[in-house]
Amino acid sequence: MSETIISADLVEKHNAERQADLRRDYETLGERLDRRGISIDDIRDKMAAFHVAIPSWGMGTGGTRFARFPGDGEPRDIFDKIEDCAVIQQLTRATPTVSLHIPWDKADPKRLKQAASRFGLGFDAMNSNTFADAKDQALSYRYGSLSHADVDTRKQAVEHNLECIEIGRTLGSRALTVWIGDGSNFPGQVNFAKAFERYLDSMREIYSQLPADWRLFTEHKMYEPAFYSTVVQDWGTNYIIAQELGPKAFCLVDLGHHAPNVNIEMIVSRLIQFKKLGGFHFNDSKYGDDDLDAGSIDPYRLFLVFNELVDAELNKVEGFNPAHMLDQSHNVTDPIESLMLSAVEVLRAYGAALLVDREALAGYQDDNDALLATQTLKVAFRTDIEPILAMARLQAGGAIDPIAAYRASGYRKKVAGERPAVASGGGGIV
Ligand SMILES: [Mn+2]
Repeated sequence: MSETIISADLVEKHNAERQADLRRDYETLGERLDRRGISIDDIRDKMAAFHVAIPSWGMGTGGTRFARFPGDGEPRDIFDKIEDCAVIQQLTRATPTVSLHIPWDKADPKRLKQAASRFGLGFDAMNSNTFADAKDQALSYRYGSLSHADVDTRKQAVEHNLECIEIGRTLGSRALTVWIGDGSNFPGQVNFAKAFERYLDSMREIYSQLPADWRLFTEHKMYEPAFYSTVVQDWGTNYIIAQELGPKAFCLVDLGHHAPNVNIEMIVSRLIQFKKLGGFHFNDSKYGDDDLDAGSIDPYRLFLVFNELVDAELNKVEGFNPAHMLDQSHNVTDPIESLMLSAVEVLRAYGAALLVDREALAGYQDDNDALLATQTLKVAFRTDIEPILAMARLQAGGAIDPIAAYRASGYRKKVAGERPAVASGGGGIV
């Protein structure tokens, strides 16, 4: 039995007060779905099996280019972060794994593994960091890392990635995610082709050391921190990388890393079709890489992404196994609350996409009935599946209303007394 941080009695009392209403709501929704030929229990079971990883770097309060306003009781190190992750998992039952960022989370891997398994948590993809200089680092990444003009700097960046793999092996991780900040701020500063060739050479070295059962995820991003050109700027370049490296290399789609209004669901479809979709960093954005809470700005877009994923799942596309991770920065909310709600929002998009009448949709598409085709998606999106989300949580031992249970627990106040404020909890934007 794994330990729980929030008292089990508190969660039980919380659920007891809400259970009768939930059962009625679930039954009513079940009848409505039944009329559409959908079994509510089947949807609930699929949703219960869906998980999304928590980013360790999202546990501290984030910041902007201007300032960071630390929150109360912020985690001081990775061990505090693991405890906060355990709270999220205990109440939502949707987040059994943690994604680590090295060197921010560097610690004895055996101790890390012990700390996580105490709460029944595992580790998701490892994330390397060559977009900032680590303390006491020999060579700077100011002018790039894996694509740097200097061979020794590239070598240092490759070795850092290999170290991340090594740590991950002890932890039971099975993937490495690489995002670099390499690029340029001025036209002419960098030779595009040479920089990309150097990047590919570095990645080939990392790929050659990847364990047989691991996957390598590369993340594209249009701009920032480089503001004129970025070495891995879009999904096209990302697809080329995955093709060049080999069968264990896949593209990772961070929803915030595209130009505004880009049709991300279509990029997702293309990557699925050509078997190079590795996974996601879920978040939301209004203007740029805002790293806002998943589904907070455009929940319909999140649904449309999941519409493609469910389509692939139902069509049993060979090798389709995307990794789901949150990647957010929380500047004005309690990170635990934001991450709980975001995990639920991702799950909601998945559940709603499961409700799409795909046979009817295919028929409308064949008949060029644009209006009813799009309405078919809307019917699924508009269905309030809150009772299914809550029921799946309840049956897995979570809380019917995770935010209410968390606030009632007084957890943040308690840790605020134990954790003095620190300058930086490693909250960042990636
Ligand atoms: Mn990301």
